[in-house]
Amino acid sequence: MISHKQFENGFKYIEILNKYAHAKIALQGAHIFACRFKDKPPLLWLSKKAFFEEGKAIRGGIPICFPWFGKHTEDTTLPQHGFARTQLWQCVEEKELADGSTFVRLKLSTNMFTLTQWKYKFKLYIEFVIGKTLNVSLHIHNIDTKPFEVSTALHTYFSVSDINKTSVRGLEGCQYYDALETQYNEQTIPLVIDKEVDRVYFSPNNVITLDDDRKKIVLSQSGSNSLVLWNPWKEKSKTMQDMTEDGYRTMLCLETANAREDMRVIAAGETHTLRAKIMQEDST
Ligand code: TA6
Repeated sequence: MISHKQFENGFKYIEILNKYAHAKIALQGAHIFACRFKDKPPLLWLSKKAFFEEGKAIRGGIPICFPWFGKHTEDTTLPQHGFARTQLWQCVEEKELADGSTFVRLKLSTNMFTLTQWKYKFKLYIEFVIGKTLNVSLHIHNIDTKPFEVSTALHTYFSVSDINKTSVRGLEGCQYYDALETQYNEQTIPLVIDKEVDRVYFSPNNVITLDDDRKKIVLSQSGSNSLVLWNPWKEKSKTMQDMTEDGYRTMLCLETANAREDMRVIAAGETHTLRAKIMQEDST
C-alpha cells in the first residue's frame, strides 16, 4: 500500500505498508522519518519533539545533506547541511515490486531558491526500496556546463534500545576527524559511546555493524569513503529545541557520507551515487 497523506498543518508525506515493513517519507526533504520492519523494533529514530513544519528539518530518520555537509565553509549565514532537506521534492515514481517490496523515487532540481544559495545546475533523485532491507540511493546529476564540488550525507538516525548498551564495529583502525576536538585521531581501541561524539571516519569498512541488546543493524554503503558518527549526549541535547533531554539515550547517527576530505567533484554531465543498504536482525 502506498498512500499520500498530510498532517493537519498540511505537511505532506507518503506512507508505505507492505508485508515486510511500514515507512513514512516526507515530501519536504524526501525525508524518510519512520521505518519499522514487521515484528521488529523501529529501525529509524525520530525525536518526540521533531518539527513537521515547512522549512524546518525533521529531527530523525534520514535527512539528506546536500550540496554541503555541516557548516558552509565560506558563508555561515547559509543553512547547515545545505538546502536539500528543507526543499519540497516531487514524487516521480512509486510502485510495488514483484517481491512485495515498495519502490519510491523523488526528485529535486535547481530552482530560483537553490540558485540563491548555490550557483550550479543539478538534478537529484533519491530512490527508496522498502522491503526486507531499506535501500537508499541518492543520485547527484551535474546538469551544468562546469564541474561542481559537493559534500553530502545520508544523515541516518538509528534507533537503539540504550546508547549505553550499543556498540559499533567496522571503524577499527580508521583515521577520523573529531569535530569536538578539531583534530585528527585514529580509532585504536574498541569504540565506546559514553559522551558526545561528532566524528568523520575515513575509509571505513564497507559494512558497519551497530549492535544493541535487542538488534543488530548492518549498514552497507557505496559511493562513500567517510562515515559520520554523532550523538549529542545530554548537554548538547538540552540546547536543541527538537530534542527531549533524554533523547540521546535511544539514538545514534551513522551517516553514509562524502564529508570533509571525502567531498566529491562531479564533472559536467556526470552523476555521483551515494548508497546505503540497511539490514536489521535480532541480536544474536
Ligand atoms: O552529523 C553531525 C552533525 O554535523 C553534528 O555536528 C550536528 O550538528 C548534527 O550534524 C545535526 O545537525 P542539525 O543541523 O541537523 O542540527
